[in-house]
Amino acid sequence: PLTIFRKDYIAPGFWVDTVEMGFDLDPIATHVATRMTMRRNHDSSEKNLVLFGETIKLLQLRMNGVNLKKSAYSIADGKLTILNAPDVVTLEIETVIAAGKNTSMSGLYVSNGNFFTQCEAEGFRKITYYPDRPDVMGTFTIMLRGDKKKYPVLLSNGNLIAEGDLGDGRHYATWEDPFKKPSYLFALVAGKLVCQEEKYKLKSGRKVLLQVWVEAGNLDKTQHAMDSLKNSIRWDEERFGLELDLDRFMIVATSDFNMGAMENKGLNIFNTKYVLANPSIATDVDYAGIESVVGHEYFHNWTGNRVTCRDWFQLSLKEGLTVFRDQEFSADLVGTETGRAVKRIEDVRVLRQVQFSEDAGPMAHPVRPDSFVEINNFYTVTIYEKGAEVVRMYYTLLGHDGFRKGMDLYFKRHDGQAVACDDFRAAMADSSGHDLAQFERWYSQAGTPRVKAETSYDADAKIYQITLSQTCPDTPGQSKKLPFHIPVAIGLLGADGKDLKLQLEGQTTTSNNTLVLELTAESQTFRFTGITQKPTPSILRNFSAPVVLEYAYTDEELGHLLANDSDPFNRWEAGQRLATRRLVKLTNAVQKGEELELDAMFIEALRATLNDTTLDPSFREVVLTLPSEAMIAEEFAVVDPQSIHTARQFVRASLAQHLKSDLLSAYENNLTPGKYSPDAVSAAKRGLKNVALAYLLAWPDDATFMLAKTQFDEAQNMTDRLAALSGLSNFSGSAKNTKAAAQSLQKFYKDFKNEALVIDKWFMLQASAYTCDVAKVRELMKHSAFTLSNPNRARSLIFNFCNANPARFHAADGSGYALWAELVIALNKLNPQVAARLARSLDRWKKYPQNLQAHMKAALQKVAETKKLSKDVLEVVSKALA
Ligand code: BAL
Ligand code: ZN
Repeated sequence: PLTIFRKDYIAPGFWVDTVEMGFDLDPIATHVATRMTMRRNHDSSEKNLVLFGETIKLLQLRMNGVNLKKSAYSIADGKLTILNAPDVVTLEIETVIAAGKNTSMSGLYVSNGNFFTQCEAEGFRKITYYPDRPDVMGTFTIMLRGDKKKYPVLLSNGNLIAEGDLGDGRHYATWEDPFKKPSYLFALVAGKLVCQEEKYKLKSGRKVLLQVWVEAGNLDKTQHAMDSLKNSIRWDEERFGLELDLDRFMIVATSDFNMGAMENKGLNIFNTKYVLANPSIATDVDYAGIESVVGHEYFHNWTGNRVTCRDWFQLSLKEGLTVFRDQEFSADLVGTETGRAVKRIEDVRVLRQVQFSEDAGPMAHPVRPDSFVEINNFYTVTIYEKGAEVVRMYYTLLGHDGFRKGMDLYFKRHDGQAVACDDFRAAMADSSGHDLAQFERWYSQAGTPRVKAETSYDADAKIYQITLSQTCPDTPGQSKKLPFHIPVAIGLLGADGKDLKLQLEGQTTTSNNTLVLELTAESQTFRFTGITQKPTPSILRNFSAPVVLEYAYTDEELGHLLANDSDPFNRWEAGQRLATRRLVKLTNAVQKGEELELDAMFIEALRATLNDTTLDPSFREVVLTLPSEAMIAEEFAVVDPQSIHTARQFVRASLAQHLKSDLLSAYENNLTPGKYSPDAVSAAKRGLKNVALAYLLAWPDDATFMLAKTQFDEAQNMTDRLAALSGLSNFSGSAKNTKAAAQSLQKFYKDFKNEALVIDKWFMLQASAYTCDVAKVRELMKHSAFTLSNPNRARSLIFNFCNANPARFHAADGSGYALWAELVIALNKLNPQVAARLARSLDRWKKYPQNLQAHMKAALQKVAETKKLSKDVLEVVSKALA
């Protein structure tokens, strides 16, 4: 398939000014009539008028009032090219779409009888022929026509300017979006929906209409999304001075959606997973997820919609920035310093586990990629999460006010434009005077940099010296990386655990706690003066850069940091380092058949944290949570999933055994009786209580079993119910208890069989349990509630098994990979985007032992050789096999 390169960018040959579209909605054949005014871009080297179109039938094409003969244009490879077009053009196009047969969920499609669209990145070309690229922006007026009974609600972007009856059982609605936009932000929704609505007063006093649209029966689950939307609007006004620019803002939920949600102008379309919540169906994690995704999509209105991307290589311009904004939004809403830190820890966990892995595999790409085959494959953790880290580094380098100044300048310069990552960097540099030329390498070089720290202390001279050296591994198509501009936030702890005053030799800036060092060379030495005792360094505070830090800490130093560091992130990090060290050693011991033992130092360090009631429960929870099996795998050149699992289970059981009474106290002391509230304080208590329960079940007896069983039976909310069920379904106790656990699983299904999002949890929980092997997955696939054609359902069972159950997925006989191949091939026919995501599960196949590698390679080859493979899947498997 064709590779598209960033260097080949050419400005569009024609601009679009206005777009008027009429839709006659029908699942079998939706007729679309489009009229657009266009004018030549004299600055472009593209002389032809080029439109994109896929999977649609062209009925008519008129230019400036004249039907175009077939000889006047050509259609090939998804492009319609009109030669010799005049400088000013009105095009009229009629197309037909078989939306009811569109299982790809890109373009116009039908879900549960209702129409939805998904146009990012290139779905609009499945609706009409159009210059479907983000740098072409037009003003859209949309008329929707459809059967009144089947489609009582007709929505599109912007403001409703007319609606009425068509007399034949049909009606219409006309929507006008006052802002020019690229086609990827177009949306329409039509069908049987109901809404919760509210008038909301902006800071300026202007009133806007907010609506959350759902299917009938779900109105009891919209309040949290509405609250999250109001919080988002207020936060963007306060933190960035950005106001909602429309009179109406709509969120619509659908259960058939490829992504989490989509920021279409004024008409955000969401996966139900990120809208619907009430205490009986949603967990604390779901509530937090809804808040952050509602925020994310809302914040795109400025970072993405008002200022958009010049081309898809710049995707991180809007995504990295908007993820940074949603992370800050969630952190600000929690409000406390520890709450902020815990949010940071959670975000860094995802980055390390998923993005570092991506950056070390065959799909590694820079934050601003140089090429792609299928853009949908580049909605990645690198673009999103590493992109957000890159934005966070500006924030760290420039400070709170400096960053805000940069944002202000960015909007002042580029409002209404389609721009590039370099424009954002220029706004940050020009507003602050900070030299950010070298910072560009964060956009152009892939791979996770490694920063090695070496220290020495000269007691006589009272100088503490730290040498930082950086390297970055080769990635596909890139070797010999140049040094990055890395902010390294550092503090030095004295023997009493307090921060020492920091003064860098030859510099005037001092700090009572943290200084940000700027590492720009391959190796640099920093000298702190006036240091009267040998300190313990706390390096890379708050994870100030997306790098791997190597420093030869002793266990004693890590214990000191875990107990005292004023930076909660590094306090947690110290605990994770202690744990990782042990998990790696124990994995090696498992492989050698040696006896396993967990040392007292580690157990006591965790006991102290668990029992320290001055610490927020959410912080104690994250300290107590061991690195995942996937994280531990990253420590090995050759991964042995079974041994990692055994070692981790051993540590969990040992901790449970030694900390039993402490865990029971933590359980008892963090109950949240009374009415459920998802607020941060209550959620933190539930989090700690449930992590204690999970540990107790790792060293089980009848009493702990009963504790879980009672929690399950009496739970007043989904957080507690699901936590108990998860413990029970991972339970390895007596046959009687195991049977009772299976019955709980059945009861859960029966009680919630009409709540699709809960049934997703039911599949997810089973798929990720160690008790679930390939045969069990096959059995679950036969369950009447399972279907591959719903992305949420497919993810709940299949993706969770392949990605979150490594010890079972990597079965020695290769049966997990055979299942994977079968399902990638099946999904490829239905939904290439979802198939390509699943295809990524074998990215790291070269990290496994030879016997597993052989099975994985065979599975990859089987997929690669499949006929009619989408370019989405083909790109992923070809890169894996390359
Ligand atoms: N733009 C695609 C969905 C999102 O990132 O919000
Ligand atoms: Zn986004």
